[in-house]
Amino acid sequence: MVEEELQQLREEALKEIESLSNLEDLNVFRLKYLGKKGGLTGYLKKLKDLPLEEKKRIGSILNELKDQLEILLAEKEQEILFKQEDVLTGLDLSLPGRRPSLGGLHPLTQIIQEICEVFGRLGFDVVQGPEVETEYYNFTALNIPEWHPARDMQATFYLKNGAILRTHTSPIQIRTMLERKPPLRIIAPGKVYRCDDDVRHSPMFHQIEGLMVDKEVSFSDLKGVLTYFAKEVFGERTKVRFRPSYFPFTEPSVEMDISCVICSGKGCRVCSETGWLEILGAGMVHPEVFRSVNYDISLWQGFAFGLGIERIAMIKYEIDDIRLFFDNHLYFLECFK
Ligand code: FA5
Repeated sequence: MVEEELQQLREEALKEIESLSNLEDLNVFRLKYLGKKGGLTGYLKKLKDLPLEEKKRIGSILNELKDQLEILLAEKEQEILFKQEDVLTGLDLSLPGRRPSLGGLHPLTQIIQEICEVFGRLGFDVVQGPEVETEYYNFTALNIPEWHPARDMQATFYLKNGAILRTHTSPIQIRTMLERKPPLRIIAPGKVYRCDDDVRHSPMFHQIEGLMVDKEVSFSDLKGVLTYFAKEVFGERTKVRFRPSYFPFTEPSVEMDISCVICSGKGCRVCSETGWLEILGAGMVHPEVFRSVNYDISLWQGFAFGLGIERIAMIKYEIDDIRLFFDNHLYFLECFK
């Protein structure tokens, strides 16, 4: 009999609790069922008049019901409080959290790291040099004396007191050879500056210089190392070709082309229908350069190369305007994360 009443009380209470929507109603409910004069308390008071067995049985039902109502009330109270907070602050706490947006490496930094890793596997150390240079390291020591027309090949930014902004990373060859004894293998990434500005040329851009000096270094070593590099960076099927060229600091000098990554050598707009893309300048170190760093030319031979990072990145990612690398538009940079 009492059990049936309690079961009915439970059902009513659960239904009521479900429909509560504010703190006032919640308090009314609490008083109604759990307060001093509440429904459950009334039964608890009556317990003492019951025989022992029944007291135990009904007592345990009452305690269990009281615990259940208290838990449900606490949950309901939290729910109502959260909703109130949402209305006050305009927050919807049920929405999933916003993830902080993570940055990524700049595409040029990624290419520099990738190239450094490729040459690292061949035993090349990474070195650096200053961006503000003297004419001596940038030109003279590289076999480009003051009167030499080759100085005009690279439109130079002159600073006060005779300093310049380096026009290429080749002065790092000189600085390294003055610091270290041969044999050596280095690559040197860095910013360089030229008075140039169009869709393929930027006044500030990046180069990577490479230099290997040893007792028996031949033109085949140059070809082998640079072919390995091209296949690692542009893919195993990439073909390379070497064309004669001129740099004052190498003799003989070459330019290396790779088969066009867009049309695989068939000819397209990007490679001007030739099937080839030029990616770097290179050559055997000129004896005059070895003389300027006091390396014995009867003992030592070497090859050097220099490549433009933006050019490599433009080919690799099919980008036709160099300025995109420096505008720092997020939608552009996010493509390389
Ligand atoms: C040189 O700078 C030589 N120092 C390379 C070298 C090193 C040859 C060692 C032999 C031995 P060049 O002026 O061609 O060479 O420039 C190299 C590359 O830099 C070019 O192939 C091109 O990719 C890139 N480059 C040149 N000017 C610009 C510019 N204004 N903006 C972006 N890239 C440029």
